[in-house]
Amino acid sequence: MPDNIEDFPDTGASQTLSEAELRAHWMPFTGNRQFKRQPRLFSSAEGVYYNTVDGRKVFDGLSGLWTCGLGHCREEISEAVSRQVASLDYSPGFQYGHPLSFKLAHKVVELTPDGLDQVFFTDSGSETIDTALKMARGYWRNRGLPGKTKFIGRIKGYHGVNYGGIGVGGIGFNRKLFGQAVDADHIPHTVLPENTFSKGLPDAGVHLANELEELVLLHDASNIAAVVVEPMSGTAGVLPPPKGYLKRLREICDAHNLLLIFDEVITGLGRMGANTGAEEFGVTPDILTLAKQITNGAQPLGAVVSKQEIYDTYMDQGGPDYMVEFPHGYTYSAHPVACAAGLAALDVLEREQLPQRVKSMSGYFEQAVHQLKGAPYVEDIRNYGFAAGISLQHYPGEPLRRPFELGLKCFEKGFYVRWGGDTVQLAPAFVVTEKQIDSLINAVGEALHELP
Ligand code: PXG
Repeated sequence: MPDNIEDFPDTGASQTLSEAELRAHWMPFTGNRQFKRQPRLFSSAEGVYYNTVDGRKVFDGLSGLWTCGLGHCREEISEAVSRQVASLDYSPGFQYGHPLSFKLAHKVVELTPDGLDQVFFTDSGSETIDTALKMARGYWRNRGLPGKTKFIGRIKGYHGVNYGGIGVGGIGFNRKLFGQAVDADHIPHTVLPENTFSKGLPDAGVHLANELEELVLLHDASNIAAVVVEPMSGTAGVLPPPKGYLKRLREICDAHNLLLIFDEVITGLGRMGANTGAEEFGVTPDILTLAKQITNGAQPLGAVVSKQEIYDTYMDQGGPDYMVEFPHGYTYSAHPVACAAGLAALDVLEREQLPQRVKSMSGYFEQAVHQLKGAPYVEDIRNYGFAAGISLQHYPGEPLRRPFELGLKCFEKGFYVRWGGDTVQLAPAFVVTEKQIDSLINAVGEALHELP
């Protein structure tokens, strides 16, 4: 990689931003030093494409950040947002309300499995998972079991970046700088050598769920609040659950009186070819989290969906009318503009039957992405629904480098793909065509051949 700004291709950023402006923004999960030498700036988007400030069209291979499955700049959503911001721009969420959040909550209940009947709104995935953790601990305290505070997450799990999320999360890189997070232990990840190049759910690995029994023996169920997993790990590189694995986790949670939380920030609302991963994999958690796709990325919004019994336990504490049952919430919880975007987005998702479309095209996507088996450096490919992870051979001591190089190479060719860890992720929009899938896979294949 070149080190001087002059050695990078001109991306047009210099005409758009001054150096002082570029310097002022400390960007999230970004190599800031590299970015500021070689900015990659989008100016607009439509359908499955972004446009860059230097006038290039770039295929969106990750639906934004797993957010924009309906395609970009859907008129239904932008109109709903403009109408809402012009009529009720903000409404206090504490002690007052507005009708849209109740309508959206009802829609979310319809789209999630039976028994998940209460929706608490947040503004992001990270807030959603931290809300779920507090909800779980408070639930046990209200039930007279205040010792149940520990969480069990999973190695390689990603649950956002707040202190709850990094505590239950299992990605060391995201934790090591930040000190003590919530009290959590972790079951093993589900990556097994015998499962490489599995299509869909891997055959081996149900036994790994039994490791939860070991942790229950170690910590005792009387100290454990909840088990938190993504039904399919997304960020760690698309790790679909081994066959039978989630069902086994559910059985162990039931046997030991532990809540099961599914973090469906990525798997929720279409990506798996169903409304939720819970529905697709046939296992219902006690709490399920959503974000990203709920507004198609057009507004920040997250949702914690809980069992009725959890809500009832809070309400059944009784107390005077001025008593707040769950001392938790954000200034922007159930923001009216975000709710308007959510209602419009879920309407499109349902009307165009996009989860069904993902399901019917997922076989095509699967065969296309597995054509990359045998390309240079490709060590494993995993997929489910419209999600795929391609793990690349490490440079000695530098597992992160090759996916970064591949991502930049793809971008040069007009394709945005996501790199993270030793993996490149693909997650096209639900509205993508077969031809567009082919061009994405061809571009990744070509880029792999051109890597040093
Ligand atoms: N839980 C899960 C399962 C996620 O995937 C979060 C929580 C946190 O959401 P917020 O909205 O706070 O970012 C996420 C977010 C990637 C990638 O490259 C994944 C996420 C975010 C950005 C990039 O896979 N997941």
